[in-house]
This record gives sequence, C-alpha cells and structure tokens, in this order.
Amino acid sequence: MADKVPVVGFPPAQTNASFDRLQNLVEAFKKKFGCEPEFFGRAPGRVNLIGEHIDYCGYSVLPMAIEQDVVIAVAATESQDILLSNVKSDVYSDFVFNANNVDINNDTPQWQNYFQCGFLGLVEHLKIQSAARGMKCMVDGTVPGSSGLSSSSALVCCAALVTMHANGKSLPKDELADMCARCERYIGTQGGGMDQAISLMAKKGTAKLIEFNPLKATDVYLPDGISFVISNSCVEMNKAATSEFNTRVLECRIATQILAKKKGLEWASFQRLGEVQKALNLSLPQAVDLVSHTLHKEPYTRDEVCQILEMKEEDFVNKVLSAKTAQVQTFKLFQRATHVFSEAGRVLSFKRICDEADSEAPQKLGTLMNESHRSCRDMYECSCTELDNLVNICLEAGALGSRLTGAGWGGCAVSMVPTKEVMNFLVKVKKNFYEKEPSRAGKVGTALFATQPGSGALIYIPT
Ligand code: ADP
Ligand code: NG1
Ligand code: MG
Repeated sequence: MADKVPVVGFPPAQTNASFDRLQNLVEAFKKKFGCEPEFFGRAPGRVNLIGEHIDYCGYSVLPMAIEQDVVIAVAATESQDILLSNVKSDVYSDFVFNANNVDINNDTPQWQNYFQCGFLGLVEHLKIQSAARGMKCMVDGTVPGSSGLSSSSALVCCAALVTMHANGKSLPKDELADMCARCERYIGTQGGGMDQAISLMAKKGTAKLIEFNPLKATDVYLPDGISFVISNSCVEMNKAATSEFNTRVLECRIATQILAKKKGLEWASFQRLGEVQKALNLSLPQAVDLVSHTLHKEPYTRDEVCQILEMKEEDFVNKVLSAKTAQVQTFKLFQRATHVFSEAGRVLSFKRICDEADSEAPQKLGTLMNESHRSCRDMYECSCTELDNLVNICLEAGALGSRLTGAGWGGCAVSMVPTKEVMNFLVKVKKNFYEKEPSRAGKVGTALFATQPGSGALIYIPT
C-alpha cells in the first residue's frame, strides 16, 4: 500500500516568494470569512516529459511535478455548505454549494465545477456525502490555466485532499489518485490518470514512470547536466469546453475495436489499445506493424465504421458517440493508433536510457522528445502553429529535444537543455518567440522558466 499524503507544519520552510504568497492567502481568507484557516491543502501541476495521449489507452507515462500548484486554505464548519472563494476574484467568482446537492456543469464548465469533482469524488468514495462537513475555502493557484501543465487536476486533487482532511479521513496516495482520475471525468473529459497520479505521488528530485492498472509510480532519475525548460505558447486550450480531447479518446476506442475484430477477438469488450496489444501478445513495434497492415490511412467514415463493427448507425450515435463527439463524421484510426503504440515505446526507451545513464543519454533522450513532438503534430494532430513555431525556436536556441506537453492544441512546450546553456537558451527564446509578438512580450515572466522535479501533494497545519 502506498504512503498517505504527508501532513506538515505551517509555515513551511520555503523560499520568501512562496512564504509571502501563503501569507497573502491567509490574509485573503481572514478578510473573506472573518476567521483563521485551520489547515491548507497543496497539490502541484506537472510537466509530462514524454508519453502524450497514451495514459487513457492504458500505457505508462513519464511526468514530473512542477513547483506551481494549487493551495486551498480551509476552515471546516458544522453546516453542510461549501463556500468557495478565489484569490483571483476578478476571474473566478465566489460560489456556494451544499454537500447534498452537487451539480457539475459539463457543458460550459466553470472553475467551481473542478472543485466539485474532487469534493464529490471523495464523499462518494468514502460514502459520507450525507454527513460531509461544510467548509470555507480560499483557493490560490499558480499553475497557468488551460496550458497543458494540469491546473485542472491540481485543483481537483487539492479539493479532494481538503475534503478528506476536513472530514477526519486519510487515504493512501494511490487510492486517492485513482479516485481523482475517475472524478475529474465528471467535468466531461475522458482522460487517463497521469495528472492526478503525479500530483499526489510525486517526489522532489525525481521524475516518475507512472503505470496504470494497478497504479504504480517508479522513480526516474534524469541524467546529470541537463535541465528542463517550460515555455508557454500563450494559446489557451480548455479541454472540457471543447471536443478535441474526447474525439481523440473516441478514435482510439474505435481503432481498438476494429483491430480486435479484425484479429478475431471478442472485440466489444475491448476499450483500450493497450488491451489489444496484450491480448495478441505483441511487442510495441509489432503493434505499430499491425496497424500499418490492418488500418488504412484515409479517414474512416461513420458508415465504414458501422459496417466493420456490424452496427446500426443509430446504435453508433447513441452508444458510441457522446454529447461532445456527436458532430464527428470521420475518424483517423491509422494515425491515432500509430501514435499511441509508437509513443508507448518511446516512454519505455526514455526510462531505459535514464536508467543506463551513459554519456550519450542526453542526445538519445532529446531524439525521443523530438520524435514524440513530430508524432503528436503529424499523427495525433494535437499541436498548433504557435506551438510548432515555439518548438522550432527552442531547438534553434540550443535544446537537445523539445516537444509539446500535456493535451496540446496550445499550451506549453518542454525542452531539454544542457544546464550550462540554460541562461543563453532563455535569452534566445525570449527574443525569438516572446518579443516577436506584443501580446506575448508582457507574459514572458511567467511563461518561460526552468523547472526541476518537484514534490507532491500535502496538507499544512499551522503550528
Ligand atoms: P490544464 O491543461 O491547465 O489542466 P484544463 O483546460 O484541463 O487545463 O483546465 C483549466 C481550467 O481549470 C480553468 O478553465 C479553470 O476552470 C480551472 N482552474 C485552473 N486553475 C485555476 C485556479 N487557480 N483557480 C480556479 N480555477 C482554476
Ligand atoms: P491536460 O493537458 O493537463 O488537461 C490531459 C489529460 C491527461 C493526458 C494528457 C495528454 C485529464 C485530466 N488530463 O492533460 O490524462 O491524457 O491530456 O497526455 O484528462
Ligand atoms: Mg487539465
């Protein structure tokens, strides 16, 4: 069984900047609610080094936590009302809901709905909804929103964590992570479990190989002499408000079922590409090969999918499509499945290269990151012009590897840079990407930064 989420004294031993931030949060809490907070929850965002859009196909991924996080100051109450307020009150309005009446709007998701995902997931999991305590909560997040660094899961995990603590409960990190992965889907995205797992299970100083079913997080030590730099393309992409993310999940599921059927398996029970590979006992390169022999490159039409799966169009619309994917007419099954199997292989290679730690490791890791970006861009089509431009600028500025991170269609790139070159790299990217566009120039302070593997979620109690 995994460890429980640590409970540590407050104020934490941290830099002046983060101490000031927590003091500001306390002041905002006192001003809003007229009392002192009793405790704080903290959950970080993450950067995924490699393994994009494969967690929901059952494959391992390789993220690390970042310093940017969501912190929630809390006082528990005896009513069953949850009062939510946000330090950024100009963007995120106050909200109140009752523990027994949690209505999550997944058509046009609002910030409070992510908190409600974590709250509801936790009280349902522990079967305490009708007895759940009320809370006064002040939220402060520093993870840039809708940018692929997982601000959404930091908020969901932190909400689950404070709800757990306010109700006097304590769960192992892996159980909490599985639960948070399930309940974030209440927002309407059908994601995997990477973001919640790393937010809750991260350890300072190491990236993690995250495996699923069962959930497992293994330390991955990165080679000496390299650093990771995050750069935000400044294109926001809200996954729950758009259909792209769920369309990719759907394409992977249809590819799974067609591959399974063509290979004579009981196809209807197959949901993930990883299950087909396992059932056929194939290596990942063999799975890539299977795709190239079994699926065609032209997009599949609805008619063709229905014909292959011997399904009526009406059943396809009602049982396979969802509100967010109802409009999708064609499915790029060859491209999506090729990306997933090849990306799953790159994750394993990345881990192996880190473990072997020979002198060529940085170059080899850089090559894998570049291949990953090309596959995301060309096969999975989850990049965008600005992000491709940014990745190219990062490579020209001296990165050994650079790729989009997170769901994509905007958001951030992660670049691997020799540590001694980082300052030089930052100057070049600032000049060639941020200063080229007036709307970006003012954002460079928070959009471009070097990062290190950070620590995972915790609870602070004032001492
Ligand atoms: P990401 O890639 O950052 O996870 P998502 O589109 O999945 O992006 O989620 C972004 C949403 O999460 C925002 O639109 C907002 O509703 C919520 N969110 C993120 N950070 C905060 C915050 N500090 N306070 C309130 N809500 C937040
Ligand atoms: P972001 O970009 O943080 O919303 C999403 C999914 C992940 C994973 C990545 C792509 C959620 C909560 N997160 O991350 O599970 O699929 O995209 O690798 O659904
Ligand atoms: Mg998200």
